[in-house]
Amino acid sequence: MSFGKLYGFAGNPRTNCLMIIAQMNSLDVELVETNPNKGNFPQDYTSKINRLGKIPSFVGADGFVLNEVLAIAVYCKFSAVLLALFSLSSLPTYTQKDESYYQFQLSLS
Ligand SMILES: N[C@@H](CCC(=O)N[C@@H](CS)C(=O)NCC(=O)O)C(=O)O
Repeated sequence: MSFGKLYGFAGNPRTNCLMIIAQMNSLDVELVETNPNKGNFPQDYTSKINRLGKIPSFVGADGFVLNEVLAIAVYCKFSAVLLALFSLSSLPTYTQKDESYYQFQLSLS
């Protein structure tokens, strides 16, 4: 199951280290070619994902948007630990108000 999309480009050190973290933690992350040096931005990137027009940026399968390489790295690692710890196939989202999410929150408290 997809964990999310990483906007960046192969060969860029910030992008590379995040893709390595994703792979080492068995997270299914799709790399979406985004190269500010070439003015190559996917549609809506600079208006909705990263207004500074920088890379890398991450958009989770649930639509969660995160910028900054360190923040993305920590989020990926922490998520991988949670997924493994609770044998989940995807992270519960904050919009999910069902019993399983309640139980998940309860188990963390
Ligand atoms: N503080 C940001 C810096 C991001 C950054 O400067 N990325 C560079 C590529 S490594 C970039 O997008 N440069 C294009 C530009 O500044 O226009 C982070 O660590 O993620």
